[in-house]
Amino acid sequence: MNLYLTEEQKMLQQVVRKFASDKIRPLSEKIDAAGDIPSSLTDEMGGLGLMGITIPEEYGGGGMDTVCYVIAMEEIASACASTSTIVTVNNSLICEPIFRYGTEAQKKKFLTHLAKGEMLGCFALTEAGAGSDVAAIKTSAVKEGDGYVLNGSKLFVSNGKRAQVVIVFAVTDADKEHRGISVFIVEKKTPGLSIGRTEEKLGIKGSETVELIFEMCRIPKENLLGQEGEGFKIAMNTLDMGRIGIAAQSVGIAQACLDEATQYSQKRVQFGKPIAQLQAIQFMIADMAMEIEAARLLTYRAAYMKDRELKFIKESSMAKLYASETANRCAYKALQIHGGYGYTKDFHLERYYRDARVTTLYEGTSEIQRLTIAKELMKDI
Ligand code: COS
Repeated sequence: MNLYLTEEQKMLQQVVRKFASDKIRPLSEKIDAAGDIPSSLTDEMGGLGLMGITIPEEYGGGGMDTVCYVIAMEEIASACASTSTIVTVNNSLICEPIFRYGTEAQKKKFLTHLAKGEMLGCFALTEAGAGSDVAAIKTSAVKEGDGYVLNGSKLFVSNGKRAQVVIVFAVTDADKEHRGISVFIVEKKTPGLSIGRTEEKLGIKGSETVELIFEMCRIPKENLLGQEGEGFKIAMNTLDMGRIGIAAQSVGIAQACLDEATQYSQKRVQFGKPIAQLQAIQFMIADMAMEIEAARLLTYRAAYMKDRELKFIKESSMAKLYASETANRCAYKALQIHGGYGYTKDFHLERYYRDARVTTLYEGTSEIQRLTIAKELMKDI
């Protein structure tokens, strides 16, 4: 794949690969077991420009392109999927919409700190009754005096505990259905905003997933992001970029599975020879490698198109769908190659297997990606 990268992209890949190998991978099992990522790690990633990779330097970001973002995500995810979740949420779901839709004052106040990793953000869209069906959200934002009053609760908010800034979607005009949704930047310390239950999850345990509750939470009108009624559009455009991040995360997890399986199969001796010499194992490894390359190419293509300001809705959904399902297939095969050992905590495989699972769910299930691809294809015809 290096063939297609610019010098800047290759350099970034080397830097992040080394950082991931020296600083993240050694902590990965501890992060999973403790359910927490040390803030020193996010501080260091901020210092490397990894918390706002595509954000211009004048706003505290890395000033790089989306392909660089994908490269960095893949390297971080192959070391620790939980850590890559914090990175993708902060980059795609927080910095990107503030950069794209924010006022200069909002960029100065929030983006300059978020892009450096001095502040972390979380994205509060999903509700108990509104997962895939975004237009069904019930959280309300009512105009009052010089601002809005928010009421409602949000579920499955990644990084919701540690974040200082929340991007929250709420209904400002119920009659207008999806065109009556708006989005707000809310500081976590705002009275009326509290953290509810923390989910007990199968994987990505280092990135906490919480409920956020808004009860008469008053925010100034300056915290409206974009225009009133633009929330659904902002959510969709933000998720288009987010899906490229999840695709890259999936490629990273899949690559880690392949690397572990390849190494293990060369060491593990059965029937008098390393199992790598058995065709049954070779076929699994060959399929994994081929699918990872295909997933990576789809992911790079979506990033490349975004960088050229081409329409990339279908391409980001294709990348996310194929890469996330590849990560799950690779985790399955790599664990199979490890046999019973793969099912124990003596190897990283069981963590990869658990971490891979969420990639076909969050930022749009595989079914939503298929729906989006089909809808876009119909438009093209
Ligand atoms: N990118 C940009 N625009 C999009 C879009 C996308 N991926 N998907 C839909 N839109 C636009 C449509 O073009 C349409 O625009 P107009 O209002 O100008 O006509 C508008 O959004 C409404 O689209 P649609 O009628 O298809 O809306 P639906 O409510 O039927 O459903 C889906 C849209 C299901 C695709 C959307 O709700 C979705 O992506 N759901 C998954 C949400 C998700 O990823 N949740 C995870 C949360 S973060 S962990």
